[in-house]
Amino acid sequence: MTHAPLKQAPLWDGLILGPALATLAGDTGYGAIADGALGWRDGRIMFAGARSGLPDAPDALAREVFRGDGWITPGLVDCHTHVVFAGDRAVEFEQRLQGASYEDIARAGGGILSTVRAVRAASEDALLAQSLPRAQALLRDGVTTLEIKSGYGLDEDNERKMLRVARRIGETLGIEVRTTYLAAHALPPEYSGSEPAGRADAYIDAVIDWLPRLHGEGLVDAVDAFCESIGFSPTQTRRVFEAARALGLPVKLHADQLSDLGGAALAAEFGGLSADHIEHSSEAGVQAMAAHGTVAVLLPGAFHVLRETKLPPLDLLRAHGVPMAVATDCNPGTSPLLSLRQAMQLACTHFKLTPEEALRGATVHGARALGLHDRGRLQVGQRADFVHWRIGQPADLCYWLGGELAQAVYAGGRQPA
Ligand code: DI6
Ligand code: FE
Repeated sequence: MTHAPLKQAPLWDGLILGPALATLAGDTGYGAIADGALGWRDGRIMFAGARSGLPDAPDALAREVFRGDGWITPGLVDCHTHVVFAGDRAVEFEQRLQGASYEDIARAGGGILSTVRAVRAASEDALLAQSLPRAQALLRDGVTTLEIKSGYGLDEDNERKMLRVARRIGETLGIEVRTTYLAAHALPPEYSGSEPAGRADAYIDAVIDWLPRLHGEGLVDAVDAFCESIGFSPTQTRRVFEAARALGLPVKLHADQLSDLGGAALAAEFGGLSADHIEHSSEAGVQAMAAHGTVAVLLPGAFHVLRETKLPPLDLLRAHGVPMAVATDCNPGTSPLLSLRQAMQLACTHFKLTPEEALRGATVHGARALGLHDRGRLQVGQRADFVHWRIGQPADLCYWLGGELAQAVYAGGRQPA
């Protein structure tokens, strides 16, 4: 009697042997595994553990087997960026060094509006050409999921152009881009006049009008607003959030960066994915975030560049168990920062995060701030997004300023462009 051949499980696409793993599997600690093995197939992790625990000989498990040392971490998630923009604002950097404040420059028609002029003047292809190298720089330092906001178009066609460029960055580089609609970022020149407050309400009407069309074109994954004295009021922000909710879109918020307008609590009230910046948030805001599962996104790049001194309420966030993400806020005005690892470094030096908190903030908590639960840890079934680093210990990621520490970056099991 003949036996049917045993059905072979398909081989894994790849297997790396030897590096230590920082799996971040539990709620605390690195989830470190010495002499590790990481295998993946079809974009998913098939094995993440000690090499000695592999179920078979490596060559029987995977088509390609690599050997190395160093460490592997989950791919980094940059959950708050404005990398799509044209031009730069180096002149404002010099003006601030001469004593002008960020708000002074904004009120004089510079700031966000100067980038709006540059974005409107650029074709879609030109905007892509200028923005792509920034996303590539983030990727080279370990970013495999990237959030990108609109907010420098401030009319329907230019917001669409920005969101399309954001999608094209993801397609071109082979990493996942999540888009956020931030038309409520600043009042465009068409709406600024003698009655600024009334005109701002009319602009919010337009922002709400454009959203369903852009969402219908598949361009919007979440909705954000700049709730600030130089941005939009809590009442105006609430209207934008109600429009998002009507479409089933999640919200996040630039909240309490320069003053406490109750933005953190407002984001939480809408079940927001995140409240970002939050330097000036009160304990009530933090409690609301804890109650609604809203992630705190810390943006130490903007804090550093603006030479801020008011720290986010870190002890309250820890005491109430609010997860803290870390992101670059890469933007031409307040945070021209092209490395999430550098943002982790700044989070440690300015905010006294531990290197472990910073790594969680740039992986599992960053993913959560985007509503993503399929990445951010090295675990079977998670997306095969990971970085193989030339480091001796995880704290090295926050210890070095600059340098090229990533020896290989994988997004969905592939090395991106
Ligand atoms: N994120 C923002 O959107 C604003 N500040 C911040 O941290 C302004 C960005 C800009 O000045 O272009
Ligand atoms: Fe921002």
